[in-house]
Amino acid sequence: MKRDLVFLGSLISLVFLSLLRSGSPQHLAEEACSVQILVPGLKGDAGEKGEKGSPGRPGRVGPSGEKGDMGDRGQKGSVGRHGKIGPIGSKGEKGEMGDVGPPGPNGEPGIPCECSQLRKAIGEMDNQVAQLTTELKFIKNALPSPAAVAGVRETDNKIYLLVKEEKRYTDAQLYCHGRGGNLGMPKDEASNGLLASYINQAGLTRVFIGINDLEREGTFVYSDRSPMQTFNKWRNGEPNNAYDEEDCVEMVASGGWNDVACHITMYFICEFDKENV
Ligand code: MMA
Ligand code: CA
Repeated sequence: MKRDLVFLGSLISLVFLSLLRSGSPQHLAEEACSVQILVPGLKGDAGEKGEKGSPGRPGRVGPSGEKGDMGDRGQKGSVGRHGKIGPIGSKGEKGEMGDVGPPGPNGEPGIPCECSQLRKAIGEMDNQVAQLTTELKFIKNALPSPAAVAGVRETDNKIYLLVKEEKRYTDAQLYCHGRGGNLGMPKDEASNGLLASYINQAGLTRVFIGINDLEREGTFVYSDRSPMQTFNKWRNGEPNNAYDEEDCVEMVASGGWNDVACHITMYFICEFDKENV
């Protein structure tokens, strides 16, 4: 480094000398000033000795020493806690019988006996059960095959029965009537909705319901001859008496009503009053 500086110094001196010989006097003065600032002076004498420094930081912790000799034996400890309860022992032998105890207090007086009346009532009920059993057996045999009936639906006062036998309207009505009922007659939103879901759950798209205008064209009545009230579920554009021959009514899967010809055949729903069943 020092050698480099000396070399740089001699180089600059050479340039300075060559400028001295060739340049104009004014130009020469400017060049000499700016170049001389960059040249280092000679090394000075050694300074006086400094004061003593402050103490250094403490050194690092040394490695642990060797293990010492064993100490003297300690004092005896106090008594420990109770141990856990042991397993149950085996059963002992049976002891001898004790002495007879004193007699107990008297019982409460009994209620007067009505045995003859009770026996009679029970006998009558027995007869009723026997009769009902016979009737139920008969009804079960008389019912259409299980495939033809898709269960039943109930409201508080009605039972609905979907009959999977294709019949014309009048035959369907006869079928229901012969069993003490009628074709289904939805007279409010709730019963209409129930019949619609019944149809859908059975996978059907249409069934006959108990509504017709057979007696007077354009005047629809329920199959129990009761008049239509304000409630109805006619589909848009229905009833239209298409081909001038639609006097009976089907319910479609949406729950909507459509007048159709009475002579076509389809499945149907019967309804029964619970009080008549
Ligand atoms: C149409 C429509 C009904 C009518 C049936 C008869 C599919 O619906 O005109 O009103 O009852 O046809 O098939
Ligand atoms: Ca129609």
